[in-house]
Amino acid sequence: MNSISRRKFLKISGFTVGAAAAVSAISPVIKGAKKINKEKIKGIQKIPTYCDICFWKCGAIAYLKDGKLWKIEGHPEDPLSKGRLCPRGTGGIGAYSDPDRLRSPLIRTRERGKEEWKEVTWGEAFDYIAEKMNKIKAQYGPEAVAFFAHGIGGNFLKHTLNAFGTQNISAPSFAQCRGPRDVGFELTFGDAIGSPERTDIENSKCLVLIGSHLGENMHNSQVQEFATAVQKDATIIVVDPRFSVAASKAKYYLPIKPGTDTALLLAWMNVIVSEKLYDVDYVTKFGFGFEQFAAEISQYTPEWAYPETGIDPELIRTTARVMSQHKPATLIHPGRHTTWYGDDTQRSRAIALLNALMGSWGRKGGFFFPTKFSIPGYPYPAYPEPAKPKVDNPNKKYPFASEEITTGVRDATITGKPYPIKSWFVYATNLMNALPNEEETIKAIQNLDLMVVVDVIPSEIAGWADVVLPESIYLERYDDLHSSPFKEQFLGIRQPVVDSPNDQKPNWWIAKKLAEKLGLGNYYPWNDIEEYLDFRLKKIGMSLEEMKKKGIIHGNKAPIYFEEGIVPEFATPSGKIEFYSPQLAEAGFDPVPKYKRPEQPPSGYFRLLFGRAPVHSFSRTQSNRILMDMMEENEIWVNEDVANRFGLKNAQHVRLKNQDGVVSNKIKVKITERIRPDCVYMVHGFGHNSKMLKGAFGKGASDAQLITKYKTDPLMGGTAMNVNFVTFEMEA
Ligand SMILES: Nc1nc2c(c(=O)[nH]1)N[C@H]1C(S)=C(S)[C@@H](COP(=O)(O)OP(=O)(O)OC[C@H]3O[C@@H](n4cnc5c(=O)[nH]c(N)nc54)[C@H](O)[C@@H]3O)O[C@H]1N2
Ligand SMILES: Nc1nc2c(c(=O)[nH]1)N[C@H]1C(S)=C(S)[C@@H](COP(=O)(O)OP(=O)(O)OC[C@H]3O[C@@H](n4cnc5c(=O)[nH]c(N)nc54)[C@H](O)[C@@H]3O)O[C@H]1N2
Ligand code: SF4
Ligand SMILES: [Mo]
Repeated sequence: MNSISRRKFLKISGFTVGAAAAVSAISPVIKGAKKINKEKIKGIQKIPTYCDICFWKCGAIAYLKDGKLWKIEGHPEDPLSKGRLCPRGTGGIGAYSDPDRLRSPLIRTRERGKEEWKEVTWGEAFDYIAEKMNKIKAQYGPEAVAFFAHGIGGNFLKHTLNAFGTQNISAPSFAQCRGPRDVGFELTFGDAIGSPERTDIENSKCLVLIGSHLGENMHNSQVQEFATAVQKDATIIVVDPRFSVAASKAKYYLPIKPGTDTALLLAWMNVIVSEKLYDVDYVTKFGFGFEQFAAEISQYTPEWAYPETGIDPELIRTTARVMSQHKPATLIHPGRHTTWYGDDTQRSRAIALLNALMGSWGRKGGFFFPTKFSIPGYPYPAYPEPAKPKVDNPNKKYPFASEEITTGVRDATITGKPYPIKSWFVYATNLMNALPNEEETIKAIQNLDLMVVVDVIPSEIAGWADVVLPESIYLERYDDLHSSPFKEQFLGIRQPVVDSPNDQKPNWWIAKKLAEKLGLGNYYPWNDIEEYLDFRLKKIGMSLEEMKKKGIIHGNKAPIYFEEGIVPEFATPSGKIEFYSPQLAEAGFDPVPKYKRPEQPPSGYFRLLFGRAPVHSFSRTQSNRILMDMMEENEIWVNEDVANRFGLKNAQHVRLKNQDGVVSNKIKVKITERIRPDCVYMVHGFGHNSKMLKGAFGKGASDAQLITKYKTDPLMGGTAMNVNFVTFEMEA
């Protein structure tokens, strides 16, 4: 199994290169290249930029051959990519030639959701939007306009909407993704994990992956560091109900019963504490409430955990001891997509505490202290004082939420409470696929007076908009400067490589023009983004001209571990690592994590799990023809015994029906031993039902449509989605 998976993994990377090369030969002539005028330039041109096929923002170099887009590679000076893009980034040029792209602004001509439009000019679109926004502002106040945005491209629109007077700005990266993890770590260490993760995977000697399917989850630096750790013979422990690509590299694979990870974590800690295998010095110096914690977990023996998790008590003991042998370079990966079962902040806290026992926070091979290139912002006028608090978390219903909750904004839009939301502005987030329970999203949209979607393709959420604004793709535009908190300080620039083929415009232009139309032109004292970028770069002794050539510059060297001089400080109320959390106790939550048994599937049903494929990003790349060539549809992974019981054949198409009677598109069956019999698995992002998305329409099934049920994390409002059950519908 090991070698098969490894070969498959290699095949994927090999494939990418071939496919990208093949496409370069047929890449279309760049129309409207007036502005950049690269067509005239013969030979090869290299233009540095950064990738946007996902939010990792890898530094890249785009190549033009005789003025035509040829290929894109990693920028060797970039610490995130180290000169190598992931398969999605390599296939990113397919976003340019995607025949399904939006071409001009659209205004809806029939009722919402009917996907019937007329093409309009940008001027007409802005007139329409500004008139409605001003009307909403007069009647309900500016905060009745909510902004949803994912990624750096949203920065300028955020500025316009802040200037307009709303603070109701949210992204699915919190309540649908990493929120519980970040809150769990903040409660424990006083600091979040953040993005890119502060995990020192390459130096870890023992790496524990709970879910976290690195290798399928392709966040570039993480995957490269994982490969380095494997090469350096780090001990890999993988906990997953599915034998993932990462599991194929593991010394210990624990096929856990879904939803029971907290039981395993408690049992691991029980062994480590009772056998005194933890970093005693570290815990004594930096720990708070260790005695109470130790007393609490003394009940959770491996024998107690066995019937819950299905993991042999001896295997629990062995793996706990192995972890301890490598401490402090033992990294229990905190995960990223952690909105699983509803008690996710507490599970993340258990992961944080296990790391605390290993002494890995602040240590080499554990969690580093990120450093960030610092560059002054642009001196804009102050935003108007908000008249009302944010809408998403009234009365701190979710007391530990540290960012805005998308689904809280959705709730307010449905109920009109604490106050009405009358407009959604949506930038680069396909809310129909990102938020659980499509019906609630539609219900909210039906209450709006204005919905604007800025996208590059006719996504499902664009299908519900009143106005659709077509954006230039990342290879056609400037964006804001980018500096991520990471192991070293760096600053990157995105710049246009080619012109947009039709009437698409970059986000900065859209944001500025809209502001001007709204009478907020004073918030844009610069004429165009080149002036803005040059102004900021001059503040650090650089210029736009120079930056465009380099693409990436580096900052000062800074310490990132306690060993290198970082002072161990913890921004918790006690100033220490909180093994016992008084603030949780005060708020009525468990001060030490407890295990809650998840609801089980009814007989004949299976828990629906989902994840990533190496060649696609969420629901945004399925119409990219290069990536589509590598994976055109998703499959449903079904355990062999289950398949036999249901008489399923490999590669046959079935439909899935969930506990609420929702039936999916047809999906291909993949019969495998690599998954437990109590769950099934599919890759997220397929099963598109937007008619204008011709290339991807109807291919594979959508997990999002089957996720009608979700459980909300009471600590921070995250929406857990691994709580849906499906069965098979045969007559496909
Ligand atoms: N190629 C690609 N890479 C991506 C992305 C992408 O779209 N495409 N998206 C990026 C983003 S934003 C994120 S958040 C990450 C998401 O990637 P991860 O953070 O790795 O997401 P997970 O939900 O942990 O991964 C799903 C895995 O968890 C397992 N799993 C499901 N339920 C359980 C359970 O109860 N217990 C345990 N132990 N395991 C379980 C599944 O079998 C599957 O292998 O990926 C990032 N990387
Ligand atoms: N069912 C289900 N729901 C999930 C997840 C899951 O696995 N399953 N994963 C969760 C996670 S971890 C996350 S982080 C979120 C991700 O949620 P989203 O960020 O909403 O991810 P996408 O569905 O890819 O939507 C991105 C949208 O941006 C558009 N887009 C792409 N490039 C550009 C651009 O340059 N400009 C503009 N204006 N638009 C662009 C795409 O066409 C697409 O419509 O979803 C969460 N929700
Ligand atoms: S991880 Fe891949 S898709 Fe994401 S920015 Fe990097 S190269 Fe692009
Ligand atoms: Mo995510």
